[in-house]
Amino acid sequence: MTPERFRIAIQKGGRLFDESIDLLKKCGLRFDLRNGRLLAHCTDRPVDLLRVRDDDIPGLLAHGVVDAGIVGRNELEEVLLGKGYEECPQPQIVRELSFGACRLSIALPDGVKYEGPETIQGQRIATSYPNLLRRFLADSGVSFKPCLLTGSVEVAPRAGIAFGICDLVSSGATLEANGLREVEKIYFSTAVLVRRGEELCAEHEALIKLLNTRIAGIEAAKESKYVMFNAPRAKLAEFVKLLPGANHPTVVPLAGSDDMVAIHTLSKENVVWETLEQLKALGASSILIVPVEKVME
Ligand code: PRT
Ligand code: ZN
Repeated sequence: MTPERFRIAIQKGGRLFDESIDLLKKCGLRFDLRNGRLLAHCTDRPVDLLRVRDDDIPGLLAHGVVDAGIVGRNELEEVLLGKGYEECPQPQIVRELSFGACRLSIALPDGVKYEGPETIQGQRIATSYPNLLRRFLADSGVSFKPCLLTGSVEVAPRAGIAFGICDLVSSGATLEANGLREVEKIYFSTAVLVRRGEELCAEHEALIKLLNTRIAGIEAAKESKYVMFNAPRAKLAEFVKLLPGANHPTVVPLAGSDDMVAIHTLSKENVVWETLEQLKALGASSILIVPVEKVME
């Protein structure tokens, strides 16, 4: 029997769309996204892409409508902590991704003194994340009155409808612009690759594994650089010490020179200008730092 098509849910717009698509493309999946429809078929595999609001992704996973998804960990946990999901097979995080980083924080108007969670005891807090906030406050026995907003949360205190807010923060500029001060960071999040809780058929399990391995290769490549330069053979050991993760470089003789060699190596970390300057000071020349697209070890 041929397995059903594998369905992956991603955010249809918003902050995670571009990087989710980019990641899946780098994993080798080809989609025709031109028509903007809810469902996009993969052109070379039995895989479909479902483009939805991020709020819907956890539920689609919990109810087994999709097999995998890319969503903020904050959204995943918030929805699954809500009523009605206790009985569902819990979706599992397969891998944290290197985009969508943010934190969920409590923020109060400038000038309001914060003396720990008890400061918001019984107060009205504007948030889209009441469950994560409730869980955070449970330890200190503090309760709050939720003012549920799905947008413009940061204007609620100034509008006089909430004492403070609990919202996502990345640079902090939105808080600052609205006269708010971050007083407690309660949750750190990135985008995550998630699979549904139930066991999948062998083909779909294999696909999750394949995506996970390929993403690992893509993420490793982001940090890696291929480094090439010419250098005096006698100082090989000193050069290796300067390059992170370059234990076994390729050393190639240079035509017409007995003491100079070409050194090629994969550096597992980004190579900063200071390292280049140190290589140069040690006698290296023609130094090239080349980005790496994929890594498989
Ligand atoms: O339409 P849909 O429901 O799909 O999208 P959405 O509007 O609910 O979500 P979206 O696209 O804004 O965010 C999707 C996910 O991106 C979030 O669930 C987080 O996992 C992640 N993310 C990362 C962020 C931010 N950074 C972020 N800064 N989501 C929202 N923000 C907002 C925040 O709410 C606040 O309004 O940006 C503002 C703060 O940013 P700074 O830089 O000023 O601090
Ligand atoms: Zn949303």
